[in-house]
Amino acid sequence: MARVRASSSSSSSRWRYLRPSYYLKRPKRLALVFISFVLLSLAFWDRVSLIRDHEAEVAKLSDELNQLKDKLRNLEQLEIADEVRSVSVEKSDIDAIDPIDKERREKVKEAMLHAWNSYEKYAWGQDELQPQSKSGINSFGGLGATLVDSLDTLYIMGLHDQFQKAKEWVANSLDFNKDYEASVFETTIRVVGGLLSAYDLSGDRVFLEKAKDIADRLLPAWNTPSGIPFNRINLAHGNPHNFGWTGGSSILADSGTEQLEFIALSQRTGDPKYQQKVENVITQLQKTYPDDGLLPIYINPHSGTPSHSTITFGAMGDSFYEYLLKAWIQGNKSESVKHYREMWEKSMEGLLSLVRKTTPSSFTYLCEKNGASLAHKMDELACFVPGMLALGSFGYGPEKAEKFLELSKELAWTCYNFYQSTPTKLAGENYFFSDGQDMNVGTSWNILRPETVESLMYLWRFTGNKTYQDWGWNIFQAFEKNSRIDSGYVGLRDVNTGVKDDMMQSFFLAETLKYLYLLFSPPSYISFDEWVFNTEAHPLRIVPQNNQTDGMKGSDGKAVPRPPVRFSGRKEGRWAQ
Ligand code: DMJ
Repeated sequence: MARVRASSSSSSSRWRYLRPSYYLKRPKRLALVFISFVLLSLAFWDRVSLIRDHEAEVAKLSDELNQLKDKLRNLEQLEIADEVRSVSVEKSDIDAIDPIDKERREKVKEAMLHAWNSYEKYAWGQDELQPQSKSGINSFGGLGATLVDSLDTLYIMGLHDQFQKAKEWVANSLDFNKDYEASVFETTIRVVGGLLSAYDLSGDRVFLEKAKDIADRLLPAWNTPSGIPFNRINLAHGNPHNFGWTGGSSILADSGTEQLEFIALSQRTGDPKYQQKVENVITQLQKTYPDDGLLPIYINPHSGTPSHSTITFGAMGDSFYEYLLKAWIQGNKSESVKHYREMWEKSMEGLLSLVRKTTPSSFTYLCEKNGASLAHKMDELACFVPGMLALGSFGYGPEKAEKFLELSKELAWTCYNFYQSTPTKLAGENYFFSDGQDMNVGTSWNILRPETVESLMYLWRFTGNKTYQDWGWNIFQAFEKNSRIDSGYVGLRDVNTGVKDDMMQSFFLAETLKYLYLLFSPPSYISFDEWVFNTEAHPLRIVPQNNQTDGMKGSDGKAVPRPPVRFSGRKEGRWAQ
């Protein structure tokens, strides 16, 4: 009993420190406890605020790091722009050597200014100018298509005030939130391509932000069972689908001409999602790629398989083949992009099977094909092929390179004659070939298309033969004579009569005038070693990769000779006129 009491009294003495009465009787201890409490609290709060300060400091540092990264990226881009500017200084030296080139280039620049000023005056911020009506029209949903398509042309031609004003518009007024069923293809090649090119040239991040905004709106178009995209999408609400007139099919060119822009966007934003979508398209097509590499123009977006339809290097097929080659070039011709080159080479074997010659003048042309039957018809649109062949020929060994370069020259001659054979010296939209008659215009309009001058620019650069410059100059003069009016440039309803239409297509400023300007510039200006042109003539900087191959390499990985750029006399060459 005594033990129980003793233990209970010892435990109650242990708890006495918790009773306030204990301290009230002992003021010194109370003071001691109070001081200890204050000191401990201070130490605790000090630690907490230290951690808070530390976290704030870390956040600040990481902000600064991000800003520095941005600046570094901008600096790299500015270096790019500086390089471009320094090329233009070198260029002026070369101008001094060839006054004809200089004079021609100035004339083309003046034409660009005329087109641009007319657009600025009558259609500013709208998609395209109708020069006869002196009004704008929103043919692409109101995305400022002509303005965006022209940015890099203005920059390349050194029209910096105009470029600055256009940039302000992009920064302050370009709005993609439009309830509009946009073509994924047209929006990509003109708007995404135009913005990315302006970014690569100027280093201004506003262009990259805008490119990302519009690409994000297009991206759901690739959410199909096969990954082959739908070709239309509402920019504000999504809801991708195909054009009604294709019977639900996706179009080959519309579905396979986004690789350059979306890969470039992933490279520049560090976000792989754009690249993944467009690369998957090629992976899908590769699974059933035919031996001759020729795909019909309609593909089922659900199964990913081609439907029975026309095979062509003209409308609806064209730029699919162009991008196989250019994606390989954009990827530094490295192992990871080898399949693009392999597919392209297959397609070029197929292309050879479509080559025929006219009688009596032996013009080389490309047929179209439907099942087993050939149509002896060629679109002016297919006149990008000579340029593509010249560009791609140097990935082959010497024999094949020679063969394809020769074919490129022959086709360019035919395309030039599409122009020369009409009373206005401007080409019709397509041509038919029949025995004994060489070529006849089919659809006879001309809408200021660029493909032939594009190819002439490539051939001038790869052969150094000034004859191609002369051909381009003749075409330019025909545009000046027939298409120029006080309020811009118009197409022709009929190249035989010269009757004018009322539309200045945005690609006239993006492509036709740019390629003409480069045709009279040295090949080092926006050189093929550093830039790859999208199908709307927007140059995209080739980003070097770690696994980059050094110099030109063939699909077999072996080094191939660099393009032999030879500068020859003005009238030299097989086709000197
Ligand atoms: C341009 O929009 C592009 O070059 C496209 O690939 C084909 N058609 C026009 C110009 O003719």
